[in-house]
Amino acid sequence: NAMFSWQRTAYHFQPEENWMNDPDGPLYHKGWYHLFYQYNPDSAVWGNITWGHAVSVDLIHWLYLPLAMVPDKWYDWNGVWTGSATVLPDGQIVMLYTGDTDNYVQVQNLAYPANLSDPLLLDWVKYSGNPVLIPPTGIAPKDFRDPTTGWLGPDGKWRVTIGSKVNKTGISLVYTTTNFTTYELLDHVLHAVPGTGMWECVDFYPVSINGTTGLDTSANGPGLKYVLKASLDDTKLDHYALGTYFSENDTWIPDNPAEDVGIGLRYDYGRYYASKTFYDPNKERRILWGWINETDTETDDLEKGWASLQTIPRTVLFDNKTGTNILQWPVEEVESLRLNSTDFDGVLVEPGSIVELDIGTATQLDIFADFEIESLGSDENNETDGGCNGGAVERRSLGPFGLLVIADQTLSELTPIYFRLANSSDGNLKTYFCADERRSTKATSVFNQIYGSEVPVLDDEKYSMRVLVDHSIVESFAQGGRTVITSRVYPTEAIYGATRLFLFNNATGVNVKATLKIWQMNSAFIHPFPLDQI
Ligand code: DQQ
Repeated sequence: NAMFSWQRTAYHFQPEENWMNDPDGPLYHKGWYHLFYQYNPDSAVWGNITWGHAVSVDLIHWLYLPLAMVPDKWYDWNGVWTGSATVLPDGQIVMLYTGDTDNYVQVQNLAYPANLSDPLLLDWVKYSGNPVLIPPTGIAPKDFRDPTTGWLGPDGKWRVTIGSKVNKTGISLVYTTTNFTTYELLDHVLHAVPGTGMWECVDFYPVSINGTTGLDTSANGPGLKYVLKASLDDTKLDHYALGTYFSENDTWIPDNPAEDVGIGLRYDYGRYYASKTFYDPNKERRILWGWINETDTETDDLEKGWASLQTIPRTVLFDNKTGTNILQWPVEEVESLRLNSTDFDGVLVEPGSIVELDIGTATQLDIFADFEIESLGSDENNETDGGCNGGAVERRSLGPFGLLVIADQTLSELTPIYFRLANSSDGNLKTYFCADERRSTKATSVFNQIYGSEVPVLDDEKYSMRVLVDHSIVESFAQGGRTVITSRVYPTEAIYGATRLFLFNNATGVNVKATLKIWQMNSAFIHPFPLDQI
């Protein structure tokens, strides 16, 4: 379908056609990264949910495989919903997923590869004793879904946590098991947060406080913190918090109660949901996948014949400089797509000005930009701290300044990715990292908004961002990945060779000096696996 064909991305994972949502059961097996995903094989809107399947050797180039699981049993008749993989110490792979039954009850099912020696894991067997878990007493039949990867406790039993809610309190139930077929529900939850509603796609994993590698989900001992993430059904936002896990009683306590799950930090302040991590033993790292959902209409999606993408996979580490957040960073393999680069050194951007970065076509880019500000001393009025709310056009003393991506020459379409500094009530400077999508398209049926949040900037640091541009996706990382924003935009003019890149400074009281390195990016190879040739 040629309709909106310029909105297809060149190096983000998306199916050839139709609807995709959550990433499922990511794992590494015999040299291949496996990605499964919620997929409607028949239409570009949600429904008839199966598990699509693709493999990659580098997390960037992908080969589509046949559907891994389809709704063909009473216990998943209305959908093979989200699930997670657990790789056991002996190499066995356990897949737990939610089935929406013929009666619309959410149950947990077990599946496993028919043939572990197949690197492609083409065939999946659903366990004959399914379902292995039904909603426990006190849990509504439609509030019980998305089992996590298992982790091994000190007693030699595996734990799995499953999101739910009781009234408006989001909770994470914990089950123990030795065989993944029979389970015991613990009498207390891993964690509960009032007011947060249904927790979907819970994720729970350790991060190393001082290490530079990721950790297996079952790692334990000193020097660890644990990330608890919930995808909040009420708001469709992924929230996380860092905390301490007490394995003796399977509870988790947030480091900062004011930033508890569902209250404080988010993985991504843009268009992003239903994320999931896995441990990559190949490169000793924890990798995060996330679903980029659409902001156009279902009618548009049906017309264009597809909907949704996955982010570039990101490594996750604890930020031991701030101690308060994780760091997300695109996997290093994305750098293999880099072509020629252009450097700009100390480009002066005066208040109220726009400077074009002459790199030619700007549809597929990897941009590193550092900004330094120099006070003009003339304007001390920084007024109130409105965060990102004013967008890229509301001028204050110390911002906004940054990049205009996916822009056309006349600036009839543009997406500003920028910093905005503000004096906070305690007298310190606060920095916000924002994306303003309100002028990203001339299309009127699209929902565009301003995204963003605060980002910690330490004393000796410049304001720095990395931005991956890919036709209709912009993934923006501030200060090494402390704050991340994914934008889904729908340009109609800023497409293909007409796309340009600019710097802007809408601050009134500072000059900005920008130093950049910008790579043109190659397209990734994302095609069906030539199974008939093997
Ligand atoms: N998507 C799945 C559910 C999950 C939701 C169904 C989150 O398992 O809770 O497609 O996007």
